[in-house]
Amino acid sequence: MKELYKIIKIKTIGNLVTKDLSGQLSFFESDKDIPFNIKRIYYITKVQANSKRGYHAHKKLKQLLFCPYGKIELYLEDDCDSQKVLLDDPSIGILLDHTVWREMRWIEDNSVLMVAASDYYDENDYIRDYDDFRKYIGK
Ligand code: T46
Repeated sequence: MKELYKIIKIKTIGNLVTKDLSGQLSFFESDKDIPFNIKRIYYITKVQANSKRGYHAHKKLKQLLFCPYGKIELYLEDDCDSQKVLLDDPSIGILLDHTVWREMRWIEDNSVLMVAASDYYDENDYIRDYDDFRKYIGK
């Protein structure tokens, strides 16, 4: 059975020189650390807590969602399963690689949602109506 989402551990290293509280650095590379070639990066900022976005699925697009700052809850649903996932760790990415309905809820003000995507923006790849999504996945 396919998984609703996959967790990708993003390589994260502390400051090796100073070994103090001067932060950490996270990185991933196309095709090596994530299973697609990145064609687009986008990020969502300046969102107030309790705001919701998303409410759509993609037909073909693969994406890695991660939260470098703050706390964001995802609601994910496919033909087999539905789950809530908390994004609150910059070293964790959520890979969505098939048709998954997604809703995002900001838990903390100004949390940042970043996304690496397998393709250029194409509105035709979106399914923005929930009933159309259910028909598309045969639910
Ligand atoms: C997704 C979730 C996690 C563009 O013109 N180019 C782009 O690359 C993107 C991503 C969006 N747009 C336009 C389309 C809309 O007119 O920006 C506007 C806002 O997009 P949308 O309402 O789809 O934003 P979200 O936050 O609901 O969804 C976004 C992504 O669109 C979507 O692919 O999976 O984040």
